[in-house]
Amino acid sequence: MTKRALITGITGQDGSYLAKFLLERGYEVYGTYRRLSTPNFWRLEYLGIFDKVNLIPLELSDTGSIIEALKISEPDEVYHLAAQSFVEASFETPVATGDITGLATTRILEAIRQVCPDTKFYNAATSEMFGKTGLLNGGKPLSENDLFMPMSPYAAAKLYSYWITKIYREGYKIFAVNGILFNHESPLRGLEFVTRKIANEVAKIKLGLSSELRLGNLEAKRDWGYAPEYVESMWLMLQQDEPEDYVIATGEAHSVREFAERAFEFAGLNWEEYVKVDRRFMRPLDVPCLVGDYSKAEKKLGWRPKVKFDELVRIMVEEEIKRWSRWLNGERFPWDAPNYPSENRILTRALRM
Ligand code: GDR
Repeated sequence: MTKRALITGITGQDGSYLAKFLLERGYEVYGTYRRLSTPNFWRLEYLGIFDKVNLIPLELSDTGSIIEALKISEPDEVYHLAAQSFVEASFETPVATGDITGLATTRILEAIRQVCPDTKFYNAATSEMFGKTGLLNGGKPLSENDLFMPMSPYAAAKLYSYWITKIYREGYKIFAVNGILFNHESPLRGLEFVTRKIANEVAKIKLGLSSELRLGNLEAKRDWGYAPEYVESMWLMLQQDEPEDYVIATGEAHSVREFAERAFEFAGLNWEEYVKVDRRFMRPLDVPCLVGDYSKAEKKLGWRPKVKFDELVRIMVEEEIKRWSRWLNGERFPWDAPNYPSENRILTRALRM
């Protein structure tokens, strides 16, 4: 029998890669998206799967629309990826982030409990939940057993969603798991996240379309993996006999400074000539260092990262140079960057800090 999957947030980086992965394994894929006046399906088009997925409009604040999505899709597996996922924005909209990134997970679990309790549930938890622990333990890779000390409204909301997933697993015997994924990047990343922001700007500078790159905290260290590999771990977690939580990471930490340095290097440029530190991209609190220990995933899921830091930077910079070159040649293709407003135009509370 064909398996059916429901992905919340199918228009995002992970949602679109996961949809492709599941289609390749013969799944019937349903994906939820937010109805917007300007459609946002470029990633699905870019991966060539826009016509192969079933789309369901959904509001995470509206329990009725969640129940409807479950009834329409009758899923064997639910992958809950939709969220307000930008940490910086969670300082601007802490209440909405609590509702959408946190409470909405309860709405989905409660709907599953009532409508289809045998459905398996994947919750997108995050390394951000570790927060200060990443610093206090001296940069040692973090595992499933380490303490969570969130440092943003986003991380606090995700921690709530992590716990509610465990509570429904233990209290109602729902097959519900948390994937504690460390940062994972790709050419399909949103432009506000630092890796894609750097890769995009490096390409523009290389081609004479821009002259500087403004960044915030250059010293923050993250464990950056390659998103298409990470979505496979989500699926693996739901194929196990027992529902458990897993850390997914590369085991290596690199700073934002190193990412910028390497990205400019790939384009044959010297980063110091172009990077400016701008306070508007600093957060009220920022996790200084996060690196993950994926040994449980390796042992139980047989999962390990293949693409490491250097290759990731190269993939991202090469793709942006290719895109901007095609664009300069008059080609048009599914892509977000030309319509993205310069961050200098956006007024946020960080400007008043
Ligand atoms: P993060 O990703 O907050 O780790 O969360 P992001 O790429 O936004 O920031 C990484 C680090 O870079 C620093 N930084 C900047 N960040 C942005 N966005 N823009 C800048 O100009 C800039 N300059 C420095 C940040 O301060 C931070 O330290 C991501 C998200 O995908 C989450 O949803 C997910 O849960 C975690 O990864 C794992």
